[in-house]
Amino acid sequence: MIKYTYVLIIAILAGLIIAAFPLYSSNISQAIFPNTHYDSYRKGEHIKDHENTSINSIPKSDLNNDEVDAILYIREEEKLARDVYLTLYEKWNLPIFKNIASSEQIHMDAVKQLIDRYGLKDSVVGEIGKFTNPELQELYNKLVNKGSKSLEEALQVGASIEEVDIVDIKKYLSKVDNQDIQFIFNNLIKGSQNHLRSFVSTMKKYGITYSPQYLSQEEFNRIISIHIETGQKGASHDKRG
Ligand SMILES: [Mn+2]
Repeated sequence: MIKYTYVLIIAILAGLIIAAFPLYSSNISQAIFPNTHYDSYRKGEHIKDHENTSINSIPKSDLNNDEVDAILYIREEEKLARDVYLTLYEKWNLPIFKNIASSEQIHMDAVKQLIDRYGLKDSVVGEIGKFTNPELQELYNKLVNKGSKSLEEALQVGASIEEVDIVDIKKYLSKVDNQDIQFIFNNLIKGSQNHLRSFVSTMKKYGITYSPQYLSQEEFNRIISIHIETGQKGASHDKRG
């Protein structure tokens, strides 16, 4: 009889543990990443954000020098974001860095389409943390240095990279008239705005209030107040779907 009671208790306990585990683990990720990029990443939404980045249906047109500069610079700037996040992920092991790094890879690939389409020489080298543009090399070194001091500084570095991306892409967009470049760059801005919100909401959870470093307070507030943005799907004139 005692033996039966033991078996019964063990069975009940085992059942409770098994039943509670998925709840427990999902609560942990919720607690660590509430409403952040991580959740959308898990649901595959961050792939959806970017799945319609094909420029095949947009006609090519002549490239001017500003447009060449824009493509080569932004391609490497997306690499800077990716490489800083990969490096800070190694340092702090916080998934937001890994998840956003994978999104930056998608941004790099999107710009690579333009490089291939116009037969440009790629500005990107394979090695992580190495850059062709000396200004981006210096910026990378500075940001990794800062972000390695504390997790708080690492998250601030993340938010400031996204701010700089938004400012730079908009600056280049003003000199661009090719529709394919405009299409890619506008999607990159949406991605950066999503990332900025993720970093800011993660900092908030740690009790850090982030103030914009490069964007105006008004523009920053506008970005923070909007919900997740998906990539523009207007590239296709094909309505078969
Ligand atoms: Mn990006």
